[in-house]
Amino acid sequence: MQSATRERNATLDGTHRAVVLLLIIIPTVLLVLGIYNGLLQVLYRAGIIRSGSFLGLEYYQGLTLHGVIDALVYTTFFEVAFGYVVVAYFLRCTFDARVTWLGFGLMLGGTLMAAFAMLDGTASVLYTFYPPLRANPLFYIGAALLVVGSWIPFFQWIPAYLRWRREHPGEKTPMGVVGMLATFTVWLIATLPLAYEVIVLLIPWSLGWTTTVDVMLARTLFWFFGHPLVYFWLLPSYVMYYVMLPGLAGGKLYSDDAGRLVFLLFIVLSAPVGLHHQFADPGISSSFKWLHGALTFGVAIPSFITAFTMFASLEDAARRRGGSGLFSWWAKLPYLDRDRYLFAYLFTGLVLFFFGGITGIINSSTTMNNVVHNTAWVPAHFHTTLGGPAFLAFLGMSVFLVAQLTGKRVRFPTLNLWVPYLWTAGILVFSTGLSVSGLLGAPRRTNLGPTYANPASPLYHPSWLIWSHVGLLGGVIMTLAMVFFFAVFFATLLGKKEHEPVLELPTSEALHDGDGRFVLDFRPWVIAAVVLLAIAYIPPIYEVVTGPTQAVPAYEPSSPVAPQR
Ligand code: HAS
Repeated sequence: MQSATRERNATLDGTHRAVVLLLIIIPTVLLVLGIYNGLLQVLYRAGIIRSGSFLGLEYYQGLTLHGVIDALVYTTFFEVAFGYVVVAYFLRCTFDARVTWLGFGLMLGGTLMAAFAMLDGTASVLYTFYPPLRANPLFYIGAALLVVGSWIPFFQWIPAYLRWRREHPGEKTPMGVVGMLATFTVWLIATLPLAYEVIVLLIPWSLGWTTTVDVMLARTLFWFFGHPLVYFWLLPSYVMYYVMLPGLAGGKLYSDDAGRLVFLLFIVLSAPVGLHHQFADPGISSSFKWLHGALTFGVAIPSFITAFTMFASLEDAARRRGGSGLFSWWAKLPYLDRDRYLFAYLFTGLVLFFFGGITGIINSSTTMNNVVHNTAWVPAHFHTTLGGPAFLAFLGMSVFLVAQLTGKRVRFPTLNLWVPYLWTAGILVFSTGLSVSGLLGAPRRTNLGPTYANPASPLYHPSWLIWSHVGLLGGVIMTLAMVFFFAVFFATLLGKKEHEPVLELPTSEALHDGDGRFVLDFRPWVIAAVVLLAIAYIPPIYEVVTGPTQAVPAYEPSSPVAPQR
């Protein structure tokens, strides 16, 4: 286990410091646009905006910008940056700068291409880009370059890890490195079917080289990618929970082995569950949907282990700080310590994930999924997961790294401390509004403004409106939290340099530090993942390819129904 007393002043070399900063700053600038379009969504849903567009951005164009920037671009850039930091810090290694710049260049070039297509209004296909909605080829090519660019760092980290293993025989790999290697193993598994979908199906179709596209195959490949994607988002926050949170709270990690087991379980269980997004799709037998539904309960287990380990670690910290009693120890945690603002960002993420986890398990039951699928309930779920533990951890760590790597002081420290609490309050209100309206039948991805939220429309649905207004209140609070965040982030970035750049990651000791033999080696877990994937995906993909569904031409608003054959 990494020790709290290890020498901490290791720093990234100049190139990697610059790349890490760019990987954090560029998507944070884009996030301003992503968050603005999030605010517009709640204004449309509550009927405050009653048109099909606002200030030059069409409804679906704005929703695409919101989803792609917040969920795909911001996360991927941040995770590559965090991966470089964690691997370099704990393994004390550096990487070939030319290869690093190549990966960065591909990611940036791809993002700019996709951004151009979205802003141009020729790629309003949402972040799931389901055909037969068709985008400008630049969107798909840009997405492919972003993904390929993000693979390159992983192939730099693997040799560094193997070298470290050779030079440190018998030692446990630092937990953070296990976590980031697991994160990118999940990402590699996830992005292979996506690469097939984009390169073989969508790019030739968008270029006009093929006239039709197999919608069912594309959707199945997308969700083969889409569910491990959510653990790609989650796992860096788990790295922060296991490596940093217990120490920040003033205690120790309850079990080192539990953390390692959790990361390795995600490698096995993240992917063979994607059909739970397709319970309502035709062309796939219910037996495979049931199998994926059952495996989804399996992928919740590492998060249950995390819940237990985090409760135990926080209790240990609180009791060391003088806490006592069955519940009153909760009062002793450093919620309002400005110098430990990372604690606030991480703890509030856990609170939100409590609700995100419960709603996820509801979604994965085939019968209950019928009630919530494609309703406003689903965005409520993913704002308490992606917008909870993942996003909050990334925001907190961005401020932390920008301050350390530029040698600057965090500006507006009190505001910074309140950002996660305000964001959490906003998400709780927003998600309550969307969950209830979803249970009453309000659809997701629908412009309610001119229709269901408009008393002048024959579609007007008054019982949803009060809950859409609750969602609006939550959305406004979330936006306010982000305005505060941007103030802290950019003021810190543009502030005066006060010391030399450093890199000093908070690192917890373990309370129970077993020998963890079964969690020392990645290989058996990767093999188990491949076997399980083959069982879970080869039969349904065969069924989709040979089944009765047929390829269709692109959707056109003027001709929304595919021609009969
Ligand atoms: Fe999900 C849809 C099922 C986790 C993201 N999910 C989505 C979509 C997104 C998303 C983006 O089965 C929408 C996709 C789209 O556009 O269509 N999800 C699950 C399940 C889990 C889960 C079972 N999801 C996530 C995570 C995400 C994420 C993580 C992003 C980061 N999800 C579904 C299903 C659908 C779905 C269906 C399809 C719905 C449909 O019909 O379209 C599990 O991994 C959740 C396990 C989590 C737990 C919680 C453990 C709790 C912890 C906190 C402890 C707190 C402490 C602090 C210690 C078991 C670790 C103290 C707290 C206090 C409150 C005091």
